[in-house]
Amino acid sequence: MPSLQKLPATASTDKIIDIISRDGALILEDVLDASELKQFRQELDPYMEATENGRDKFSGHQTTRTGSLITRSARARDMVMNKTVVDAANAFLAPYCQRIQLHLTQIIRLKPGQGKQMIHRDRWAWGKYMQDNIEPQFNTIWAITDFTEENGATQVVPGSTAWPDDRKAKPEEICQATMSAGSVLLYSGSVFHSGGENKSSSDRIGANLTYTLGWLRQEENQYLSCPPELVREYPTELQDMLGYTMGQYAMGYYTPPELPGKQPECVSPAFAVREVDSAAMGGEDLLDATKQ
Ligand SMILES: O=C(O)CCC(=O)C(=O)O
Ligand SMILES: [Fe+2]
Repeated sequence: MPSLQKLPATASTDKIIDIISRDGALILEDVLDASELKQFRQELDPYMEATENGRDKFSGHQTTRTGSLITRSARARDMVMNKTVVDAANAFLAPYCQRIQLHLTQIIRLKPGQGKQMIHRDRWAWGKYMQDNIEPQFNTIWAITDFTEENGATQVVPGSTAWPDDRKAKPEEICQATMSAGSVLLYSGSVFHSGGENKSSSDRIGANLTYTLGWLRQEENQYLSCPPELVREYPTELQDMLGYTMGQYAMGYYTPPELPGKQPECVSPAFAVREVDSAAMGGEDLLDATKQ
């Protein structure tokens, strides 16, 4: 049976990229400690408990999906900016963009009785428009409870990133991302995977935090989930990760809709959340994109 490689929380970017490039996924062990897990639960359980089950088979009729984790949880903000993860996401996506951004934040709770999800690639979110030679996504699922075979640990098909879209995984090609609470599954947007079946009597809870290219549309709309008035107090790096910066030269600017002369025209979205040195859109260094 295939299995996923496990690395320590401090693994080097090179090692992570080597394994993800080959297998499409790996597990980082023990990234969160017990008190950090507790904080996550305290901040987010009220939202999770109030979330209704999914309304279709893919979302899961016995599954809850709870978003906007950035504005709802200081612990989630910290997890999104975890250095090992962000360094790996940057390295993995660097060939396809000048800047990465947050794609979605979602607690996925599989309740007892939830069946297996359809095996899929997350890159299918962009449909047939996503070119094969682009790797658009770097993903994480943080185990908030233990992930076991019995409770529906994520199913992964190691080595499937270059398969044709219509190839069906055989049972012996599929493994499960079993890991203890606090560990993190890292996986490419191109690897075949799915939620497992929860045959246990308790919830399987994971936090899906994913990253994409700075010039693509985000799956969870971060400007609406995290409006400027809430984002102003966050560190600059997190503001940038949410998309409050230019995605490329000219990508993402806006014009504050104030009275004539009150505001500059054509500013970076950073202008909405912090003092920026110049009202200009962004550095001309970003224009290098036109030469690529
Ligand atoms: O819950 C899981 O383990 C994976 C879910 C998933 O892959 C998805 O909803 O796209
Ligand atoms: Fe998925």
